[in-house]
Amino acid sequence: MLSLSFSPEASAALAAGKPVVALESTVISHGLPRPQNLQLAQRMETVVREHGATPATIAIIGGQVKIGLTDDELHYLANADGVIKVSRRDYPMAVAKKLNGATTVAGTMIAAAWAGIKVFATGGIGGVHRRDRTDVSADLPELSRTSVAVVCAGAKAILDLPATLEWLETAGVPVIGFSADEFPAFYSRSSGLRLEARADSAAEAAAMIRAKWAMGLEGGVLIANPIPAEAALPHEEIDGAIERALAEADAQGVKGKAVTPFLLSRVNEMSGGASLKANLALLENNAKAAAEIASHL
Ligand code: PSU
Ligand code: MN
Repeated sequence: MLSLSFSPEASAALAAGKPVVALESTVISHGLPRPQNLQLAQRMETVVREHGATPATIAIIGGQVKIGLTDDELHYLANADGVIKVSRRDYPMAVAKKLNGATTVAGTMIAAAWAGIKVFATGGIGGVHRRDRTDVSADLPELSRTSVAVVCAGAKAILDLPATLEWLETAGVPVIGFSADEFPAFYSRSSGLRLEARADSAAEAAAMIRAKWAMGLEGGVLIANPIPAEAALPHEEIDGAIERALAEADAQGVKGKAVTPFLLSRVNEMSGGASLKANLALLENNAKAAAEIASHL
């Protein structure tokens, strides 16, 4: 039997039917350097609370699936070595071997659904990779099957965005621009890729999410929330770094689930921290939008 371990805060909010926002942990363990990873994780929780919802950061500690982490657990996760990255396929190993695991977007959606949490805030989802189009993140099929709304700033800039959007269309995942007509490009507000659906408020986004599930259409909804203008980076500034990071990954034979953490850390290094700053800003912005949407659901 699956047993979930709830933080006191998440448990109380869920029991009372209050809005709860799930937060992922791969960004903490594999997406950001220390000590910004812990600061960011705490900041996202604070932003969720400031906007009227309860945060539940999801991770696996000693094989236990945690719905909400205490401050000690958050510290531990942010600084522990050997935390594995957990997507759908990795749960059995993490749980049976009692490992520590950081959940990806897919992994977090799965646990959020188990816990009855409907809204989840992240930075960028995984998708179809640029060089190797057979490298498709498990985040995409998860969005097609698991009924959780995911607030993101688009797919990671290191990905093939048109191919990622095509994949989502085929899989029937609504992609809703949050006060936006285009699919955002993570570090930048626009990608040139137009979206069909737009919501201009949290209430409007919540209405579309509710409509989907009320019709019995299972699966996720992607809320695409562009990075705040003051934090956005121009394409030219970041694209060179991304191209160089991709070439390095190829040259070093980086494969499988190591690809994304490798690219993110190289882009952070090459941009001299500019991409890290943008990443933190968009994550906070998504935590706020998710809290507002959760309050309307
Ligand atoms: N985007 C970021 N930072 C991250 C990730 C995405 O800016 O750390 C993580 C998310 O957890 C996402 C995962 O689910 O990378 C995708 O990894 P992969 O491409 O191996 O599926
Ligand atoms: Mn991959």
